[in-house]
This record gives sequence, structure tokens and C-alpha cells, in this order.
Amino acid sequence: MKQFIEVKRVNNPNFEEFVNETNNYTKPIIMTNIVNKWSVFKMFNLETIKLKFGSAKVTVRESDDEFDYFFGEGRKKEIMLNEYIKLITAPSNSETRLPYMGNLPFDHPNIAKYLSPLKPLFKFPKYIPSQKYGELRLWIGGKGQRSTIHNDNYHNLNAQIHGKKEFLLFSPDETEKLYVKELNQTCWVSPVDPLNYDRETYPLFKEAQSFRAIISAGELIYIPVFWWHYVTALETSISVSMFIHTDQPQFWSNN
Ligand SMILES: O=C(O)CCC(=O)C(=O)O
Repeated sequence: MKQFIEVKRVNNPNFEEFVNETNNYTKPIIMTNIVNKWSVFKMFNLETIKLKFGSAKVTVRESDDEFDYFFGEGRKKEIMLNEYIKLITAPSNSETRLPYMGNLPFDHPNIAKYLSPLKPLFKFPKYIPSQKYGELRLWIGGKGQRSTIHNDNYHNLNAQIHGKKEFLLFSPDETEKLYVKELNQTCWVSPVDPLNYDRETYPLFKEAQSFRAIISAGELIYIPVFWWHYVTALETSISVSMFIHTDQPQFWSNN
């Protein structure tokens, strides 16, 4: 992978500034002074979550490392949210990966009665004029959790509520260098681990240009539709993303 380019930080852009700074929805940016102003930002922490809806049962991946999950056995299990939070925050020196609760829809039947009423408090700005609706997803994970290079078929605004995450992003123009595979129509992933990859099997990856964003609590990242991303939790992390659905769903294809 080539030396990354840092993603630009923009202070609370209005609509025109957003369109400009993202080069008309073709570049990621980090936005400051939006999420930290939400009333829910201070309230939505691990203690409150445990207290208010710790008894909810959630489905988690058995491993918080997507290489294990996508290219291994891909097992899931159910656990009470407060048990899960206890696990991911306990000191650990074991080699075994923690579980991961990522991509949980706010409307999931096991948690909707707690999360659905909170939806209006996550005041994501409306930057995409063709937005039909925004779908909120919750991600809570332990330090070291990582999501492999994948893309999504919608624009994504991802709000960091607690902890720090690192995103490595690759433009769709870099696809050939990432050796992506189709797992299903909406899930394309790369077997390349940017930090440790086999140079003989994936020779083009060394030419891949990445963009890096380390986002802290209170910041918001915009990931344009189909931009590939690799995500690592640098600390115990809570994030809430909004997937922006438009009238015309699009699907990635390598052709
Ligand atoms: O935080 C993660 O683990 C992955 C986030 C992600 O892939 C997304 O928001 O699309």
C-alpha cells in the first residue's frame, strides 16, 4: 500500500460546503462540531447503555476480527448486552478474539423498544438530496476490533460516540488492487490484510492508494458510496452510522 493521504477535517459544513469538500460526493471527509453538539452524545455511553438496556439480548459475532468471521467459521451467538459490554471492557491478555456487536439496526426486534425512540436524537445532517431514509446502525466493540476491506452500496455517515477508530479508505478506482470477492450482492470484501499481506498472492496491493482517518469521540466521517474501508478500533468504541438509502438502490459489480 502506498503512503496514505490524511482525510481532511471540516468544521460543521453546510450543504454547499459539504458538496464542495467531498468533491461532489466522491471524497471522504471528517466533520467536527456536529456530533459533539447532540444531546445524545454525552448520554450514550457504556454505563448508560448497560443501565437502560443491558438486559436486551443481542446477536454478536464470535470474533471481532472480520478475517476470522468472513474467511473462517463466521459464527454468531446471542448474549445480553451488559454481559457483552463486561467482556469487551475487561482487561484481557488472551489470544482469543473478543466477540463483536456491529451493524445492529436500531429497529432490530430485540432492541427496537429501546433504540427506536432515540432515533430523532441522532441528528445527522441531510447532505444527500436524494435521501429517502436514513437507517441507523449501532457498533460497539473492544480495542483491536477490525473490519476487513469492504464497501457499502449507500453513502454512510458514521458518528464516533465513544473511543477512537482508524479508517483506511480506498477509492472505487483502486478496486483492481484490492482483489475483492463477492460474498453476496451487497457484501464485497477483500482478503488483503493491509497490515500483513502476502506480496506474492496480492502483488498489486502495494500500489493501492489509501486515505486515512482517525476519528475521535464527537467526530463524524463521511464514506462515499462504494468507497472501500478497513476499520480498526483503537480503543473500546461506540459508533452509530447512518446508511443513506435513496430511491435507486445501486449494487457494486466488478465489471
Ligand atoms: O466500525 C466498523 O467495524 C465498521 C464500520 C463500517 O463498516 C461502516 O460503517 O460501514
